[in-house]
Amino acid sequence: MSWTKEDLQELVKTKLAGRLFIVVSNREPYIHISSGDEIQCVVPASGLTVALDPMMRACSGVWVAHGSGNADRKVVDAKNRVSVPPDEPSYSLRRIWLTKEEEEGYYLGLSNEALWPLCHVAYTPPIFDEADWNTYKKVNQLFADAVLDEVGDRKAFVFIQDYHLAILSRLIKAKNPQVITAQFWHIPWPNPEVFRICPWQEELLDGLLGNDLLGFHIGYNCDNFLETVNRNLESKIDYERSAVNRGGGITLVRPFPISVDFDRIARDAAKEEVIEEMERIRHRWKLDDEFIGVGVDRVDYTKGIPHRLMALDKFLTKYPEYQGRMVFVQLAEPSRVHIRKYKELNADIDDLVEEINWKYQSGGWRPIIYIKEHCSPLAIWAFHRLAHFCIVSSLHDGMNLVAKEFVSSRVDEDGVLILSRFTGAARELVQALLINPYATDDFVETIRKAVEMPKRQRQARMRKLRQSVEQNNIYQWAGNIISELANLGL
Ligand code: ADQ
Repeated sequence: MSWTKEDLQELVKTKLAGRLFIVVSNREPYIHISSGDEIQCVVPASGLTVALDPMMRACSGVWVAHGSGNADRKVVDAKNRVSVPPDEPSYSLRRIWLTKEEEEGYYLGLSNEALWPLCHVAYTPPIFDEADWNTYKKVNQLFADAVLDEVGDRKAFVFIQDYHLAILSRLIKAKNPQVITAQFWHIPWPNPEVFRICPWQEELLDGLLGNDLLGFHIGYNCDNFLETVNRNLESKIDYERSAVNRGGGITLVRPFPISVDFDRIARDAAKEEVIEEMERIRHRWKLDDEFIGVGVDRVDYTKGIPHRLMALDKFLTKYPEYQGRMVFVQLAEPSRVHIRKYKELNADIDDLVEEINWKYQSGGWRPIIYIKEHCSPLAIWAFHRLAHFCIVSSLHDGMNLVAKEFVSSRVDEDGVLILSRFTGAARELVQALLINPYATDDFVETIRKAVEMPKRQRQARMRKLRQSVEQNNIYQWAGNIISELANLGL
């Protein structure tokens, strides 16, 4: 039996025994944007939001996050709160306001130019700037103040998200040691050799050890974290329990592979609207090809988009019989566009798409359709369902929810998933065709295998993949974290 929203709700009620439940993240789950006289509410493309919104719908409580929309201030109350989701208000979103300088130093600088490349082995060097670090600490304090204000004198459980808020638990506990905190690190944790170049390693590690529970996607990341602590910090590590004792405070370190809301995606993907959208897309992009491939990513250098395009290029050269018969659609959401590395990546991808299309195009046919925009979930499910294969070719990825979304949306039990070995998802989705995105020749052969795979085999694999995601869904992820905390007897 797989976990449901109701199971999670029940668990929260019984195990958290009336504690206030607070989620904290940089990114907000709903953004209010002005368009003309109207205010629109948009759901941002972020694995994190996709994962946590269903959990918050189930648990109620408060979500504290940076208010980044240009109409965000217009819809909040005096305490900077707004009820969300708009169609079914079930929890409260408390917004934090940041100046442009704060956003640059904390978000673009320390979080995304230092910690993001530090934790992903994608060969992009981190940039460490002391001023960014100071801003990062200041902004973590702003989050701590808001959380403490929400908590007041209540008993609370605070669930912190990700690498933007590495020192938050320490700051909260400095003022209110009764608060129980758990943190989930959504990106990989590197080995100690990689982490040791960080100038603020001790402060970061100590900050994370303010938590009662610290979660990563896979056991390998937990091992790396424990080893990094072992080499850098005065502490006692209990490897059997996977726990760290730092000055008497215990932090449990555990793997919790994140997932998606399988049932909801499967239900939505089966809707008439998605079938109509598939027709509309076929018509709009003239997709009468025998083979359609799809990729869905934030434009990020960790996602291996150029590697996938280069493999497709080589595939069409090596197997020219597929020219005119195969189209690859890449949906891409621009992200972190103010950072130089991302600007360069965007330009590289534009050039590659142009070069490949120029090389092979004939008649009205072009091999790559590059759609650089935010797409609705409905459109993404439609593209997934139209595809014969989906490529996830990350160079390094904590989990990768696109792989799990593709599988969940394939209610027809068809389609092939080509998945990088360097994603957390590859540990669970073993019936995917696993690739090393750097090994282009093998990658090419895998694309061939995907397009030539007999239907029975495709279906057998997809059924198993679907069972795996259905079993290990987002409610189970949240339930396991809450159960673990409850087991601590807190
Ligand atoms: P991300 O790196 O953001 O998350 P990922 O897990 O790949 O990544 O999820 C991306 C999400 O954005 C998916 O839900 C996808 O559908 C959506 N998306 C992508 N392109 C889009 C587009 N053009 N329009 C609309 N939506 C789009 C981080 C880690 C991951 C980890 C998650 C959750 O880097 O490894 O899986 O957190 O922990």
